[in-house]
Amino acid sequence: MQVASPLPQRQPSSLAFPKLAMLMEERTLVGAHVLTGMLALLLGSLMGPFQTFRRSPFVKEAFPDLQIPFFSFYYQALTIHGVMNALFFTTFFIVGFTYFITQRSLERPLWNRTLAWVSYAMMFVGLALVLFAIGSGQASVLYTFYPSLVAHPTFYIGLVLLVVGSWLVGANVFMTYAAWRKEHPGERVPLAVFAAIANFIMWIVATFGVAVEVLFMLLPLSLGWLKTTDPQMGRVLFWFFGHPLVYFWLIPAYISWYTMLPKQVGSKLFSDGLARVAFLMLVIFSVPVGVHHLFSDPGVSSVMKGIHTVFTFVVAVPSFLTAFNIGATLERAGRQRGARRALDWLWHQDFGNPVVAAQLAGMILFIAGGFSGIIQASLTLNIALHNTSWVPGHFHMTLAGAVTLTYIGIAYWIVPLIRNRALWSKKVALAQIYTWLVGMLIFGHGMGAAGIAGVPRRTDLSNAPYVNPDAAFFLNTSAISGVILLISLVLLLVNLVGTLFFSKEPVTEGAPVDTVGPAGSPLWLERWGLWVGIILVLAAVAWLPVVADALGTFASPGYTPFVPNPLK
Ligand code: HEM
Ligand SMILES: [Cu+2]
Repeated sequence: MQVASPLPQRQPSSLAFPKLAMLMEERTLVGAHVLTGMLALLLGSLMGPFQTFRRSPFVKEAFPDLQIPFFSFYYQALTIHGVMNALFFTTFFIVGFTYFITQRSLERPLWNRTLAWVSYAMMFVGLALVLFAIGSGQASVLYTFYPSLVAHPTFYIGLVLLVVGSWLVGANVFMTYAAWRKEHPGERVPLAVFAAIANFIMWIVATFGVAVEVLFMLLPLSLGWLKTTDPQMGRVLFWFFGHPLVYFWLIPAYISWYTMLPKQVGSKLFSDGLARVAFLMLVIFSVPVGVHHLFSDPGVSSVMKGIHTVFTFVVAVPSFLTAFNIGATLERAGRQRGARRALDWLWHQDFGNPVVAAQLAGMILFIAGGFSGIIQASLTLNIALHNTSWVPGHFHMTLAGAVTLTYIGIAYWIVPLIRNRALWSKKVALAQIYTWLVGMLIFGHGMGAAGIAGVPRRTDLSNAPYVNPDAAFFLNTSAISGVILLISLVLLLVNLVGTLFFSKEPVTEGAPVDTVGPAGSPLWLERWGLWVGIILVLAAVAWLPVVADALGTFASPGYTPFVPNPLK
């Protein structure tokens, strides 16, 4: 255990940030990322309710000709939904949020602002290319773009731009931290930045897999340079990236829960050190677990499936640490609000404050989503649930629930700061949050129960000749949740437009950001070289055998969806 050394004299900050507003340069950069992310969310999510309608036996009977607006094909709409929500909304929002906390917590501008705009431009062009490819019907390959499906080259080029742009973001954040560290030897970096750095380290390691897949397999296939592809290898490389991807989404939500929520509820984080350990565990153990997405794949050995199962349960531990740490923090807040008996603090929370309510609602969904995740992480249960609607049931409570609601909660304070106007309507925000919570609970339950009854995911059930009658009720409740969620989306849009264009009130709440880390927190946790080394070793041990097994097993021609002939 390292003894905390006395802090050196703190350097005066190189940049003075106004508490209730943003500097112009912050406003444009953070604003561009956050608002592009929110637009992607609104566009992608708009498809969701119509997917639930297309999958409901009741709606099929009542409105046999119902179509998804603007899209001619279920898989085209589902690709927009998955790609916009899971890849573009998340990445843009995370980058904007990361820039904000890095600059604010370290009280200095980014290392290189031009680079930040270059990476934004790359990601934005990526977004436009991908939208073009899907919108023109040439990339209905879903957000996992598994070979042997082949999309138009612009789809893959767009993805490459998104990923390479995000690497530049990571470099910019690391360099900003390095410059700060040089001027602040011996000081603990604030927890939010600690977690953001850990997140981008993991992201850069993880995206290596998908970069290899896109650059060496899919893009050349789509350009006609390669004649065949290997579907198993594609899935292996995708899921090397795919599981850490979910932690890339979750960590910013945890940053909000750990470092902002305590301030927003007038409490103090129970343990900063425990939080740092949880973040490190998340980034270390998220790479060697991706095979849990390949449990039903024939090309992966059962030994590797077993090893990844064990690590999957290990990576659940930091989420339990989080539940404990945040729970204790919220208990403090509840007691301050007058809670007396053992569990009273649970309802003595600030449910009327949208910023807090969004996060609490996200946590409620995360409890259900987390447990459904542990269930499907077991090899035997996974085989029963794989490719059923149980799986989207699970990740709409985690990704579309906990993560998205927390990001929306962040948007409810960060968009006002960007615009320098108060949130347009707190009431509308509360209505949006609670409709989202109720909608996602009904959706998650309906999709989960239908999945247990064997209903497949990724299927336009309105075209299916047979649907298990036991599942009809749950598919119909999912459609009801689709209506509730559509209302919630409209409320979100109204409030964002209202805040940007019609709000007249001044901002009253500052950014909930810490500029110092607690002196007692162990400094060795910031040995980034060590963590990178461990991540790389674990990644090699967990994945090289899987890659070796997959090498040279298949050679399939590429297929474009709706053209059931080999490409060449
Ligand atoms: C707003 C309400 C939403 C509704 C009603 C909804 C509905 C659905 C439905 C029914 C599916 C499954 C379709 C199928 O398997 O055939 C689905 C898939 C999916 N959703 Fe949502 N969703 C919503 C919001 C979101 C959000 C906010 C996110 C992420 C931020 C998200 C991410 C995804 C992803 C990644 C898939 C998987 C797509 C695939 O299988 O390729 N959804 N959604
Ligand atoms: Cu996973």
